Amino acid sequence: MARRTFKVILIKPSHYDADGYVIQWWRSLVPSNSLASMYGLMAECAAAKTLGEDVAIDIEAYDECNTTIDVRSAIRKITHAGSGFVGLVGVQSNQFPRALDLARQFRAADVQVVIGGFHVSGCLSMLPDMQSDVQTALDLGVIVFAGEGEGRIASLLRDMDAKQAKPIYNYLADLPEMAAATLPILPRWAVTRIAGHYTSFDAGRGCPFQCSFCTIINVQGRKSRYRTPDDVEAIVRANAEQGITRFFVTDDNFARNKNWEAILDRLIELREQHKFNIKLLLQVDTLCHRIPGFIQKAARAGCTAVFIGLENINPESLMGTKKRQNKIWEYRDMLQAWKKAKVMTYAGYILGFPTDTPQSIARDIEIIKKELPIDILEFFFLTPLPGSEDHKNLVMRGVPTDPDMNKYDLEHVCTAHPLMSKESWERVYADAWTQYYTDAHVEKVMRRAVVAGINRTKLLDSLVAFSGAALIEGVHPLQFGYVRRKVRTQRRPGLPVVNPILFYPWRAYDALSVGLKWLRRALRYRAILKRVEADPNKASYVDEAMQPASAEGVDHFVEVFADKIPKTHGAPLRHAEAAEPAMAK
Ligand code: B12
Ligand code: SF4
Repeated sequence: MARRTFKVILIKPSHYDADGYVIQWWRSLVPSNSLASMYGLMAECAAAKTLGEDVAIDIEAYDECNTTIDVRSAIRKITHAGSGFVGLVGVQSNQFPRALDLARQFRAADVQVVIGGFHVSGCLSMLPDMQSDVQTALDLGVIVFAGEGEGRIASLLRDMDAKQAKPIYNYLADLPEMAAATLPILPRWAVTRIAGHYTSFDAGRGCPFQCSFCTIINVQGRKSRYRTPDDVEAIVRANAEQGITRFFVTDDNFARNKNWEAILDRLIELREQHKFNIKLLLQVDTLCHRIPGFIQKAARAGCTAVFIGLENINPESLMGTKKRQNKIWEYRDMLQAWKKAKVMTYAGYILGFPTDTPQSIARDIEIIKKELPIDILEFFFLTPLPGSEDHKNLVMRGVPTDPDMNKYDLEHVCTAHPLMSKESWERVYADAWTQYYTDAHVEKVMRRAVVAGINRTKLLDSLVAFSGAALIEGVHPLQFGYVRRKVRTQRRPGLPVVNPILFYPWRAYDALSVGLKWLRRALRYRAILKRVEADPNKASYVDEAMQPASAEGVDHFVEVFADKIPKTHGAPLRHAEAAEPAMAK
């Protein structure tokens, strides 16, 4: 029988919108894997009675994207227990200001706080000096945790319980093995706050590539580490016991996970022989179709959608950021291969590479619409994220970057562009969403999907959600959810808390006008789908993106960029080159 309780409250902070309200929803769209990882680690310590037989470790976990954090109640619970702490989990750079605002309130009540995640890990890994906001956290008495938690939480808990925690725990130089590492898990009540009851796990960490805008390689390393098929099966079974079988596999690039085949085989076995209704969302690279059997096995294992880091179609931009592995002449084959397997594709596209101009971006988006069979396209600003080589270079050269970390969400301009003013870069971002999600193009995407046999309801929902998130709610789809909440009292410090008499009528009007816009968009897209479905010739629809890429040697759009492709890079020969005599080269 436990004689005392050590209370752990894990919070995954959100961040502020342009009006200073915390971005949160009734249901969020994507689960937080960082929260699942930390919950799993804490639960393991609770089961092992890390703090002694007579101490119960009691854990609560909240994602602020779908839950309003009751700071006073959390303080009461920890104070009442007599010991414990608040863990600010998986804090990215854009969430760091919000995390600090939460931490200030807990520290004012003398509650211990630990902060971990990519911002502190990225800053400590790349910058020679302590970044000022991390120093602010330390000055508040917040404990900073850099590196990964696996294998380190028991000793942290003992230090916290003894109130003898160090200011900084830095495990960046000692990355834990993933084989047999603690499994990420969240209790069912936390997962039901995610639309579609998706949960997550990472089947591996680290990436062998070296894109200069990426933080992952500098935090999780360039050597890939993997979970075993047994561990993945254990994650699936533990979740299935609570009725959850949909997973977002958060590996940045599951196709480079050396255990991909063994893991997919195990998932196929669980689906086909043991009747687990597994659904998977995977992140993959643009060369995955070259791996024999990868796409087919992913589809059999329950993969219904993939996120692909397309990033750009201009080879010059890709070379400039060392994304050499993206070969544009492979894009169409790759996208068609996923279509053939009835898997929806979400592609990320970065705006603001050094040679980009408003005209070149507008041209490239038209090329994509015409020539690449992508379902959902999402746009990002090229952003110098703390932890990336790009950020380090700017800091070391003393180039000004926006000091407000809240803006490092890939939806804001954070540094100067060589060819575009801040305003024109911002306009380019806003226009990109409008340019891609025209009704005519939405119809084209639906027509291609009907021919491919892709789930139409899922496609319709995604088209509405991804276009509406940016164009109606003004937030990126990756931080979107259903039914926006704005809590009057949780406004960014420095901005006034609006009087209730003014706030609630404004909020009612705001919610109603946004709701109507959603309704109009949903009805419009539904009408388009109905029209497509009613077309007697729908099965014979064909356009350029659906034609074989290699029919005439190279895609039409590859010709546009042919001069930019390095000769050493394995691109197919162009007609003109092929005709040249060998001596002339
Ligand atoms: C899945 C994912 C998402 C998911 C879920 C978020 C999540 N955190 O789970 C979604 C789609 C929502 C998402 C969104 C965004 N993401 Co994201 N995402 C990822 C991804 C691919 C995996 C995250 C993950 O699960 N990692 C594994 C976990 C276990 O690692 P971890 O968070 O670092 O946690 C470990 C340690 O840090 C430590 N730790 C963490 N917290 C704590 C707390 C305590 C108390 C302790 C002791 C230890 C500790 O222990 C943990 C276990 O080892 C990462 C890249 C990556 N490889 O990590 C990018 C990444 C985190 N995302 C990033 C970005 C920029 C975003 C977005 C802003 C942009 C965007 N539009 O994509 C949005 C933000 C919106 C939002 N509200 O979150 C950047 C962050 C970089 C930075 N410096 O901030 C990353 C690193 C990718 C990149 N481009 O470089 N993302
Ligand atoms: S952006 Fe993706 S492919 Fe490039 S280094 Fe990062 S994780 Fe790897």
